[in-house]
Amino acid sequence: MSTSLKESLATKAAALKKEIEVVLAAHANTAIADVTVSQAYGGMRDIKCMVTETSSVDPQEGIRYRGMTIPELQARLPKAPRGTQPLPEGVFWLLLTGDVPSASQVSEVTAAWRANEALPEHVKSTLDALPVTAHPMTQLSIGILAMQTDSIFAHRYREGMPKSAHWDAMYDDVVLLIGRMPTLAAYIYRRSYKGGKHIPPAGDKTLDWSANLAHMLGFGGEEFRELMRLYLSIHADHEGGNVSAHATHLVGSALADPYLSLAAGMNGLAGPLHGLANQEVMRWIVGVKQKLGGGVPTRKQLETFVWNTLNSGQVIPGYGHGVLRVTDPRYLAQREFALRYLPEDENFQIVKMLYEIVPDILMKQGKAKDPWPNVDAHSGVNLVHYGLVEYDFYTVLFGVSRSMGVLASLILDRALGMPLERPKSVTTDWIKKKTASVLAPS
Ligand code: CMX
Repeated sequence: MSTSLKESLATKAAALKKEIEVVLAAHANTAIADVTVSQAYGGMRDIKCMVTETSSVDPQEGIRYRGMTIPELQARLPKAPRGTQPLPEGVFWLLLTGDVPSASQVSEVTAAWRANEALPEHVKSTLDALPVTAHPMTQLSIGILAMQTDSIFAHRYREGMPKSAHWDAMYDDVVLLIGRMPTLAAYIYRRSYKGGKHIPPAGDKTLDWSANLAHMLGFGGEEFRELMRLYLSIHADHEGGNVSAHATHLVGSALADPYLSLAAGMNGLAGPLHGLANQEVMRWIVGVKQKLGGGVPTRKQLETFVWNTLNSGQVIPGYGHGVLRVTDPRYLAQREFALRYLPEDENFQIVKMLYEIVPDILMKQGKAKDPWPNVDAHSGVNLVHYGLVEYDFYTVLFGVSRSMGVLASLILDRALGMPLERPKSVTTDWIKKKTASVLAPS
Protein backbone atom coordinates (compact mmCIF):
# COMPACT_ATOMS: atom_id res chain seq x y z
CA MET A 1 0.00 0.00 0.00
CA SER A 2 1.12 3.55 -0.63
CA THR A 3 1.86 4.55 2.96
CA SER A 4 3.02 8.12 2.46
CA LEU A 5 -0.16 9.01 0.54
CA LYS A 6 -2.24 7.49 3.31
CA GLU A 7 -0.30 9.40 5.98
CA SER A 8 -0.55 12.64 4.05
CA LEU A 9 -4.29 12.09 3.64
CA ALA A 10 -4.74 11.39 7.36
CA THR A 11 -3.05 14.68 8.30
CA LYS A 12 -4.90 16.74 5.68
CA ALA A 13 -8.30 15.21 6.43
CA ALA A 14 -7.93 15.74 10.18
CA ALA A 15 -7.10 19.43 9.60
CA LEU A 16 -10.00 19.86 7.18
CA LYS A 17 -12.39 18.19 9.60
CA LYS A 18 -11.44 20.77 12.23
CA GLU A 19 -11.94 23.61 9.72
CA ILE A 20 -15.40 22.28 8.91
CA GLU A 21 -16.27 22.11 12.62
CA VAL A 22 -15.27 25.77 13.00
CA VAL A 23 -17.33 26.82 9.96
CA LEU A 24 -20.32 24.86 11.21
CA ALA A 25 -20.02 26.25 14.75
CA ALA A 26 -20.14 29.81 13.41
CA HIS A 27 -22.51 29.41 10.46
CA ALA A 28 -24.64 26.29 10.80
CA ASN A 29 -27.79 28.28 9.99
CA THR A 30 -26.36 30.76 7.47
CA ALA A 31 -28.12 30.37 4.09
CA ILE A 32 -25.80 29.85 1.09
CA ALA A 33 -28.49 29.27 -1.56
CA ASP A 34 -32.19 29.69 -2.32
CA VAL A 35 -34.13 27.13 -4.32
CA THR A 36 -36.60 28.11 -7.02
CA VAL A 37 -39.52 26.10 -8.33
CA SER A 38 -37.79 25.69 -11.70
CA GLN A 39 -34.71 24.26 -9.97
CA ALA A 40 -36.84 21.76 -8.05
CA TYR A 41 -38.38 20.55 -11.31
CA GLY A 42 -35.27 21.18 -13.40
CA GLY A 43 -32.73 18.65 -12.20
CA MET A 44 -31.65 20.72 -9.16
CA ARG A 45 -29.42 22.67 -11.54
CA ASP A 46 -26.98 25.03 -9.83
CA ILE A 47 -28.33 24.56 -6.29
CA LYS A 48 -25.36 24.86 -3.94
CA CYS A 49 -26.19 22.11 -1.48
CA MET A 50 -23.31 19.66 -1.42
CA VAL A 51 -19.59 19.83 -0.66
CA THR A 52 -16.91 18.20 -2.82
CA GLU A 53 -13.29 19.04 -2.13
CA THR A 54 -11.47 17.41 -5.05
CA SER A 55 -12.42 19.74 -7.92
CA SER A 56 -14.73 22.48 -9.03
CA VAL A 57 -16.16 23.66 -12.37
CA ASP A 58 -16.51 27.32 -13.23
CA PRO A 59 -19.03 27.96 -16.05
CA GLN A 60 -16.67 30.41 -17.76
CA GLU A 61 -13.42 28.61 -17.18
CA GLY A 62 -14.05 24.89 -16.75
CA ILE A 63 -12.53 22.35 -14.44
CA ARG A 64 -9.90 22.92 -11.77
CA TYR A 65 -8.56 19.97 -9.81
CA ARG A 66 -7.76 21.38 -6.36
CA GLY A 67 -7.49 24.83 -7.91
CA MET A 68 -5.36 23.74 -10.89
CA THR A 69 -6.45 24.10 -14.52
CA ILE A 70 -5.63 21.40 -17.07
CA PRO A 71 -2.65 23.32 -18.53
CA GLU A 72 -1.36 23.74 -14.96
CA LEU A 73 -1.72 19.99 -14.35
CA GLN A 74 0.16 19.34 -17.57
CA ALA A 75 2.92 21.68 -16.49
CA ARG A 76 3.28 20.73 -12.85
CA LEU A 77 2.43 17.07 -12.31
CA PRO A 78 5.12 14.39 -12.73
CA LYS A 79 5.35 12.80 -16.18
CA ALA A 80 6.68 9.59 -17.67
CA PRO A 81 10.30 9.76 -18.92
CA ARG A 82 10.24 11.92 -22.10
CA GLY A 83 6.45 12.31 -21.68
CA THR A 84 4.52 15.59 -21.78
CA GLN A 85 1.22 14.49 -20.22
CA PRO A 86 0.62 14.21 -16.47
CA LEU A 87 0.61 10.75 -14.93
CA PRO A 88 -2.90 9.99 -13.57
CA GLU A 89 -1.28 8.59 -10.42
CA GLY A 90 -0.24 12.19 -9.66
CA VAL A 91 -3.77 13.39 -10.42
CA PHE A 92 -5.09 10.97 -7.81
CA TRP A 93 -2.59 12.19 -5.21
CA LEU A 94 -3.54 15.79 -5.95
CA LEU A 95 -7.29 15.08 -5.79
CA LEU A 96 -6.95 13.29 -2.49
CA THR A 97 -4.60 15.67 -0.66
CA GLY A 98 -4.48 18.95 -2.59
CA ASP A 99 -0.68 18.57 -2.90
CA VAL A 100 1.40 18.20 -6.05
CA PRO A 101 3.33 14.94 -5.50
CA SER A 102 6.98 14.36 -6.27
CA ALA A 103 8.05 11.88 -8.96
CA SER A 104 8.98 9.32 -6.32
CA GLN A 105 5.60 9.70 -4.59
CA VAL A 106 3.91 9.07 -7.94
CA SER A 107 6.06 5.97 -8.44
CA GLU A 108 4.87 4.78 -5.05
CA VAL A 109 1.25 5.06 -6.22
CA THR A 110 2.10 3.23 -9.46
CA ALA A 111 3.71 0.44 -7.44
CA ALA A 112 0.71 0.17 -5.09
CA TRP A 113 -1.82 0.04 -7.94
CA ARG A 114 0.23 -2.33 -10.05
CA ALA A 115 0.72 -4.67 -7.06
CA ASN A 116 -3.08 -5.10 -6.96
CA GLU A 117 -3.79 -5.42 -10.68
CA ALA A 118 -4.58 -9.16 -10.92
CA LEU A 119 -8.22 -9.86 -11.67
CA PRO A 120 -9.71 -12.66 -9.53
CA GLU A 121 -10.71 -15.77 -11.49
CA HIS A 122 -14.36 -15.51 -10.43
CA VAL A 123 -14.54 -12.01 -11.95
CA LYS A 124 -13.31 -13.37 -15.27
CA SER A 125 -15.77 -16.27 -15.21
CA THR A 126 -18.62 -13.92 -14.28
CA LEU A 127 -17.80 -11.76 -17.29
CA ASP A 128 -17.34 -14.82 -19.49
CA ALA A 129 -20.90 -15.90 -18.64
CA LEU A 130 -22.18 -12.78 -20.44
CA PRO A 131 -22.68 -12.66 -24.20
CA VAL A 132 -19.72 -10.91 -25.87
CA THR A 133 -22.28 -8.53 -27.29
CA ALA A 134 -23.19 -7.24 -23.81
CA HIS A 135 -22.43 -3.53 -23.77
CA PRO A 136 -18.95 -2.89 -22.34
CA MET A 137 -20.42 -0.57 -19.69
CA THR A 138 -22.77 -3.35 -18.54
CA GLN A 139 -19.73 -5.61 -18.28
CA LEU A 140 -17.79 -2.94 -16.38
CA SER A 141 -20.55 -2.52 -13.82
CA ILE A 142 -20.96 -6.28 -13.37
CA GLY A 143 -17.17 -6.74 -13.14
CA ILE A 144 -16.91 -4.10 -10.39
CA LEU A 145 -19.76 -5.72 -8.46
CA ALA A 146 -18.18 -9.16 -8.85
CA MET A 147 -15.02 -7.80 -7.19
CA GLN A 148 -17.06 -6.69 -4.16
CA THR A 149 -16.39 -10.10 -2.59
CA ASP A 150 -12.94 -8.69 -1.73
CA SER A 151 -14.20 -5.52 -0.04
CA ILE A 152 -12.08 -4.73 3.00
CA PHE A 153 -14.57 -2.05 4.04
CA ALA A 154 -17.54 -4.45 3.95
CA HIS A 155 -15.54 -7.09 5.82
CA ARG A 156 -14.31 -4.73 8.54
CA TYR A 157 -17.76 -3.16 8.90
CA ARG A 158 -19.20 -6.58 9.58
CA GLU A 159 -16.46 -7.13 12.17
CA GLY A 160 -17.58 -3.96 13.98
CA MET A 161 -15.03 -1.39 12.82
CA PRO A 162 -15.55 2.00 14.53
CA LYS A 163 -16.58 5.03 12.48
CA SER A 164 -13.11 6.55 12.92
CA ALA A 165 -11.65 3.63 10.91
CA HIS A 166 -14.04 3.93 7.96
CA TRP A 167 -11.69 6.04 5.86
CA ASP A 168 -8.78 3.68 6.47
CA ALA A 169 -10.71 0.65 5.19
CA MET A 170 -12.10 2.71 2.33
CA TYR A 171 -8.58 3.78 1.33
CA ASP A 172 -7.32 0.17 1.27
CA ASP A 173 -10.30 -0.90 -0.85
CA VAL A 174 -9.77 1.95 -3.28
CA VAL A 175 -6.09 1.10 -3.85
CA LEU A 176 -7.18 -2.43 -4.75
CA LEU A 177 -10.09 -1.32 -6.88
CA ILE A 178 -8.24 1.36 -8.87
CA GLY A 179 -5.34 -1.05 -9.31
CA ARG A 180 -7.71 -3.51 -10.98
CA MET A 181 -9.69 -1.08 -13.14
CA PRO A 182 -7.31 -1.19 -16.16
CA THR A 183 -7.11 -4.99 -15.99
CA LEU A 184 -10.90 -5.20 -15.87
CA ALA A 185 -11.27 -2.73 -18.76
CA ALA A 186 -8.72 -4.59 -20.88
CA TYR A 187 -10.39 -7.92 -20.10
CA ILE A 188 -13.71 -6.52 -21.33
CA TYR A 189 -12.09 -5.08 -24.46
CA ARG A 190 -10.25 -8.25 -25.43
CA ARG A 191 -13.23 -10.57 -24.80
CA SER A 192 -15.62 -8.25 -26.65
CA TYR A 193 -13.50 -7.43 -29.67
CA LYS A 194 -10.36 -9.60 -29.84
CA GLY A 195 -11.74 -13.13 -29.56
CA GLY A 196 -10.86 -13.44 -25.88
CA LYS A 197 -7.10 -13.34 -26.60
CA HIS A 198 -6.06 -11.65 -23.37
CA ILE A 199 -2.77 -9.88 -22.77
CA PRO A 200 -1.37 -10.18 -19.24
CA PRO A 201 -0.20 -7.05 -17.39
CA ALA A 202 3.30 -5.84 -18.31
CA GLY A 203 6.07 -7.75 -16.55
CA ASP A 204 7.83 -4.45 -15.86
CA LYS A 205 6.01 -3.40 -12.68
CA THR A 206 7.42 0.12 -12.86
CA LEU A 207 5.47 0.76 -16.06
CA ASP A 208 2.83 3.37 -15.22
CA TRP A 209 -0.90 2.67 -14.86
CA SER A 210 -1.84 4.21 -18.25
CA ALA A 211 0.98 2.61 -20.24
CA ASN A 212 0.09 -0.75 -18.73
CA LEU A 213 -3.54 -0.25 -19.76
CA ALA A 214 -2.38 0.53 -23.32
CA HIS A 215 -0.29 -2.65 -23.25
CA MET A 216 -3.17 -4.85 -22.00
CA LEU A 217 -5.55 -3.39 -24.57
CA GLY A 218 -3.02 -4.38 -27.23
CA PHE A 219 -1.72 -0.96 -28.32
CA GLY A 220 1.97 -0.20 -28.48
CA GLY A 221 3.86 3.01 -29.11
CA GLU A 222 4.69 5.98 -26.95
CA GLU A 223 2.10 8.25 -28.62
CA PHE A 224 -0.80 5.99 -27.62
CA ARG A 225 0.59 5.77 -24.08
CA GLU A 226 0.68 9.55 -23.95
CA LEU A 227 -2.90 9.65 -25.22
CA MET A 228 -3.93 7.29 -22.42
CA ARG A 229 -2.15 9.46 -19.81
CA LEU A 230 -3.94 12.54 -21.13
CA TYR A 231 -7.29 10.77 -21.42
CA LEU A 232 -7.13 9.22 -17.95
CA SER A 233 -6.01 12.51 -16.38
CA ILE A 234 -8.64 14.81 -17.84
CA HIS A 235 -11.71 12.58 -17.33
CA ALA A 236 -10.99 11.94 -13.64
CA ASP A 237 -13.18 14.50 -11.92
CA HIS A 238 -15.75 17.22 -12.64
CA GLU A 239 -16.89 18.36 -9.18
CA GLY A 240 -19.59 16.59 -7.21
CA GLY A 241 -22.95 17.18 -8.90
CA ASN A 242 -22.47 15.31 -12.18
CA VAL A 243 -24.32 12.00 -12.41
CA SER A 244 -21.37 9.62 -11.91
CA ALA A 245 -19.87 11.58 -9.02
CA HIS A 246 -23.19 12.25 -7.36
CA ALA A 247 -24.40 8.65 -7.70
CA THR A 248 -21.16 7.29 -6.21
CA HIS A 249 -21.33 9.78 -3.34
CA LEU A 250 -25.03 9.16 -2.69
CA VAL A 251 -24.71 5.38 -2.56
CA GLY A 252 -21.56 5.67 -0.45
CA SER A 253 -23.41 7.87 2.03
CA ALA A 254 -25.33 4.76 3.12
CA LEU A 255 -21.89 3.31 3.97
CA ALA A 256 -22.04 1.09 0.92
CA ASP A 257 -18.48 -0.05 0.14
CA PRO A 258 -16.57 1.43 -2.82
CA TYR A 259 -17.49 -1.43 -5.17
CA LEU A 260 -21.23 -0.91 -4.68
CA SER A 261 -20.80 2.86 -4.83
CA LEU A 262 -18.59 2.93 -7.92
CA ALA A 263 -20.86 0.51 -9.80
CA ALA A 264 -23.73 2.96 -9.18
CA GLY A 265 -21.60 5.80 -10.53
CA MET A 266 -20.63 3.77 -13.60
CA ASN A 267 -24.27 2.95 -14.31
CA GLY A 268 -24.93 6.69 -14.42
CA LEU A 269 -21.88 7.31 -16.58
CA ALA A 270 -23.38 4.84 -19.07
CA GLY A 271 -26.25 7.24 -19.85
CA PRO A 272 -26.11 8.99 -23.26
CA LEU A 273 -26.48 12.44 -21.71
CA HIS A 274 -23.36 11.75 -19.62
CA GLY A 275 -20.33 9.54 -20.43
CA LEU A 276 -21.94 7.49 -23.20
CA ALA A 277 -21.91 10.65 -25.31
CA ASN A 278 -18.32 9.84 -26.33
CA GLN A 279 -19.43 6.72 -28.22
CA GLU A 280 -22.43 8.60 -29.61
CA VAL A 281 -20.15 11.29 -31.07
CA MET A 282 -18.18 8.69 -33.02
CA ARG A 283 -21.36 6.86 -34.08
CA TRP A 284 -22.73 10.19 -35.32
CA ILE A 285 -19.55 11.05 -37.27
CA VAL A 286 -19.44 7.58 -38.84
CA GLY A 287 -23.13 8.04 -39.72
CA VAL A 288 -22.37 11.34 -41.48
CA LYS A 289 -19.59 9.74 -43.51
CA GLN A 290 -21.66 6.70 -44.46
CA LYS A 291 -24.61 8.81 -45.52
CA LEU A 292 -22.44 11.11 -47.62
CA GLY A 293 -20.37 8.39 -49.25
CA GLY A 294 -17.18 8.64 -47.13
CA GLY A 295 -14.39 11.18 -46.89
CA VAL A 296 -14.58 14.65 -45.37
CA PRO A 297 -17.94 16.26 -46.10
CA THR A 298 -18.22 19.86 -47.25
CA ARG A 299 -19.17 22.52 -44.77
CA LYS A 300 -22.59 22.83 -46.40
CA GLN A 301 -23.21 19.06 -46.19
CA LEU A 302 -22.22 19.02 -42.54
CA GLU A 303 -24.47 21.98 -41.71
CA THR A 304 -27.40 20.18 -43.33
CA PHE A 305 -26.61 17.01 -41.35
CA VAL A 306 -26.49 18.95 -38.07
CA TRP A 307 -29.84 20.60 -38.80
CA ASN A 308 -31.37 17.25 -39.81
CA THR A 309 -30.23 15.75 -36.49
CA LEU A 310 -31.79 18.63 -34.56
CA ASN A 311 -34.97 18.66 -36.61
CA SER A 312 -35.46 14.95 -35.99
CA GLY A 313 -35.57 15.70 -32.26
CA GLN A 314 -32.10 14.42 -31.33
CA VAL A 315 -29.28 16.20 -29.56
CA ILE A 316 -25.89 16.87 -31.15
CA PRO A 317 -23.69 14.56 -29.06
CA GLY A 318 -20.61 16.14 -27.52
CA TYR A 319 -22.12 19.62 -27.44
CA GLY A 320 -23.71 21.41 -24.49
CA HIS A 321 -23.18 21.06 -20.77
CA GLY A 322 -25.09 21.32 -17.51
CA VAL A 323 -22.60 23.82 -16.03
CA LEU A 324 -20.08 24.99 -18.66
CA ARG A 325 -20.76 28.00 -20.86
CA VAL A 326 -17.50 27.95 -22.83
CA THR A 327 -15.57 25.35 -24.84
CA ASP A 328 -14.63 22.62 -22.39
CA PRO A 329 -10.89 22.89 -21.58
CA ARG A 330 -10.81 19.08 -21.70
CA TYR A 331 -11.90 19.36 -25.35
CA LEU A 332 -9.12 21.87 -25.96
CA ALA A 333 -6.49 19.62 -24.36
CA GLN A 334 -7.49 16.78 -26.69
CA ARG A 335 -7.56 19.14 -29.68
CA GLU A 336 -4.04 20.24 -28.83
CA PHE A 337 -2.99 16.58 -28.80
CA ALA A 338 -4.64 16.06 -32.21
CA LEU A 339 -3.02 19.16 -33.68
CA ARG A 340 0.35 17.83 -32.59
CA TYR A 341 0.03 14.13 -33.44
CA LEU A 342 -2.76 13.73 -36.02
CA PRO A 343 -3.26 17.05 -37.81
CA GLU A 344 -4.13 15.43 -41.16
CA ASP A 345 -6.50 12.77 -39.75
CA GLU A 346 -9.80 12.67 -41.68
CA ASN A 347 -12.03 12.37 -38.62
CA PHE A 348 -10.15 15.22 -36.96
CA GLN A 349 -10.95 17.39 -40.01
CA ILE A 350 -14.64 16.67 -39.40
CA VAL A 351 -14.37 17.38 -35.67
CA LYS A 352 -12.62 20.68 -36.46
CA MET A 353 -15.33 21.62 -38.94
CA LEU A 354 -18.05 20.72 -36.43
CA TYR A 355 -16.39 23.08 -33.93
CA GLU A 356 -16.71 25.84 -36.53
CA ILE A 357 -20.36 25.23 -37.36
CA VAL A 358 -22.24 23.57 -34.47
CA PRO A 359 -22.08 26.42 -31.90
CA ASP A 360 -23.60 28.87 -34.43
CA ILE A 361 -26.36 26.41 -35.33
CA LEU A 362 -27.18 25.66 -31.67
CA MET A 363 -27.29 29.40 -30.97
CA LYS A 364 -29.62 29.89 -33.96
CA GLN A 365 -31.84 27.07 -32.71
CA GLY A 366 -31.87 28.87 -29.35
CA LYS A 367 -32.46 25.94 -27.01
CA ALA A 368 -29.13 24.78 -25.62
CA LYS A 369 -27.76 27.06 -22.90
CA ASP A 370 -24.25 25.98 -23.80
CA PRO A 371 -23.55 25.65 -27.55
CA TRP A 372 -19.91 24.68 -27.09
CA PRO A 373 -18.20 21.26 -27.32
CA ASN A 374 -17.64 19.20 -24.18
CA VAL A 375 -15.00 16.57 -23.41
CA ASP A 376 -16.83 13.85 -25.35
CA ALA A 377 -16.76 15.72 -28.66
CA HIS A 378 -13.06 14.99 -29.14
CA SER A 379 -12.06 11.82 -27.35
CA GLY A 380 -13.23 9.33 -30.00
CA VAL A 381 -11.33 10.70 -32.99
CA ASN A 382 -8.03 10.54 -31.13
CA LEU A 383 -8.67 6.90 -30.20
CA VAL A 384 -9.78 5.92 -33.70
CA HIS A 385 -6.58 7.41 -35.11
CA TYR A 386 -4.53 4.80 -33.23
CA GLY A 387 -6.86 1.94 -34.16
CA LEU A 388 -9.13 1.82 -31.12
CA VAL A 389 -12.19 1.89 -33.33
CA GLU A 390 -14.71 0.03 -31.16
CA TYR A 391 -16.55 3.11 -29.96
CA ASP A 392 -18.96 1.24 -27.66
CA PHE A 393 -15.88 0.72 -25.48
CA TYR A 394 -15.01 4.40 -25.04
CA THR A 395 -17.16 5.00 -21.96
CA VAL A 396 -15.25 2.22 -20.18
CA LEU A 397 -12.07 4.28 -20.57
CA PHE A 398 -13.97 7.29 -19.19
CA GLY A 399 -15.00 5.05 -16.28
CA VAL A 400 -11.45 3.91 -15.54
CA SER A 401 -10.45 7.55 -15.27
CA ARG A 402 -13.57 8.70 -13.40
CA SER A 403 -12.98 6.01 -10.76
CA MET A 404 -10.05 8.11 -9.47
CA GLY A 405 -12.10 11.25 -8.84
CA VAL A 406 -15.21 9.68 -7.39
CA LEU A 407 -13.27 7.26 -5.20
CA ALA A 408 -10.94 10.00 -3.92
CA SER A 409 -14.09 11.87 -2.90
CA LEU A 410 -15.54 8.75 -1.30
CA ILE A 411 -12.45 8.30 0.88
CA LEU A 412 -12.72 11.96 1.90
CA ASP A 413 -16.43 11.53 2.64
CA ARG A 414 -15.56 8.82 5.14
CA ALA A 415 -12.55 10.72 6.53
CA LEU A 416 -14.73 13.77 7.13
CA GLY A 417 -17.58 11.70 8.55
CA MET A 418 -20.07 12.87 5.89
CA PRO A 419 -23.58 11.73 6.82
CA LEU A 420 -26.29 9.81 5.02
CA GLU A 421 -27.55 11.96 2.15
CA ARG A 422 -31.25 12.57 2.39
CA PRO A 423 -32.64 15.71 0.72
CA LYS A 424 -36.33 16.56 1.15
CA SER A 425 -38.61 15.97 -1.82
CA VAL A 426 -41.95 17.72 -2.15
CA THR A 427 -45.09 17.12 -4.18
CA THR A 428 -46.61 19.37 -6.84
CA ASP A 429 -49.51 19.88 -4.46
CA TRP A 430 -47.06 21.16 -1.81
CA ILE A 431 -45.47 23.54 -4.35
CA LYS A 432 -48.90 24.86 -5.39
CA LYS A 433 -49.83 25.57 -1.78
CA LYS A 434 -46.42 27.08 -1.01
CA THR A 435 -46.58 29.45 -3.98
CA ALA A 436 -50.32 30.25 -3.74
CA SER A 437 -49.81 33.64 -2.14
CA VAL A 438 -46.98 34.71 -4.50
CA LEU A 439 -48.12 36.76 -7.49
CA ALA A 440 -46.91 35.48 -10.86
CA PRO A 441 -44.72 38.10 -12.62
CA SER A 442 -46.80 39.97 -15.22
N1 CMX B 1 -28.05 19.37 -29.06
C1 CMX B 1 -29.37 19.68 -29.17
N2 CMX B 1 -30.09 20.18 -28.16
C2 CMX B 1 -29.46 20.42 -27.01
C3 CMX B 1 -28.09 20.15 -26.85
C4 CMX B 1 -27.39 19.58 -27.92
N3 CMX B 1 -26.10 19.24 -27.85
N4 CMX B 1 -27.74 20.48 -25.58
C5 CMX B 1 -28.86 20.95 -24.98
N5 CMX B 1 -29.90 20.89 -25.85
C6 CMX B 1 -31.29 21.18 -25.58
C7 CMX B 1 -31.77 20.27 -24.46
O1 CMX B 1 -32.11 18.98 -24.95
C8 CMX B 1 -32.94 21.05 -23.92
O2 CMX B 1 -34.03 20.85 -24.81
P1 CMX B 1 -35.54 20.67 -24.24
O3 CMX B 1 -35.85 21.99 -23.60
O4 CMX B 1 -36.33 20.39 -25.46
O5 CMX B 1 -35.49 19.55 -23.25
C9 CMX B 1 -32.48 22.50 -24.08
O6 CMX B 1 -31.43 22.48 -25.07
C10 CMX B 1 -31.92 23.08 -22.79
O7 CMX B 1 -30.93 22.21 -22.30
P2 CMX B 1 -29.71 22.80 -21.44
O8 CMX B 1 -30.26 23.38 -20.19
O9 CMX B 1 -28.84 23.65 -22.28
O10 CMX B 1 -28.87 21.48 -21.16
P3 CMX B 1 -28.98 20.50 -19.91
O11 CMX B 1 -28.21 21.10 -18.80
O12 CMX B 1 -30.38 20.10 -19.65
O13 CMX B 1 -28.24 19.21 -20.46
C11 CMX B 1 -26.53 18.08 -21.61
C12 CMX B 1 -26.85 19.19 -20.62
C13 CMX B 1 -25.03 17.83 -21.62
C14 CMX B 1 -27.23 16.80 -21.16
C15 CMX B 1 -27.03 18.52 -23.01
O14 CMX B 1 -26.31 19.64 -23.44
C16 CMX B 1 -26.92 17.41 -24.04
O15 CMX B 1 -27.85 16.60 -24.16
N6 CMX B 1 -25.78 17.34 -24.81
C17 CMX B 1 -25.54 16.25 -25.73
C18 CMX B 1 -25.10 15.01 -24.98
C19 CMX B 1 -23.71 15.19 -24.44
O16 CMX B 1 -22.78 15.61 -25.12
N7 CMX B 1 -23.53 14.80 -23.15
C20 CMX B 1 -22.18 14.76 -22.52
C21 CMX B 1 -21.97 15.84 -21.46
C22 CMX B 1 -20.60 15.72 -20.84
C23 CMX B 1 -20.51 14.47 -19.98
O17 CMX B 1 -21.22 14.39 -18.96
O18 CMX B 1 -19.77 13.56 -20.35
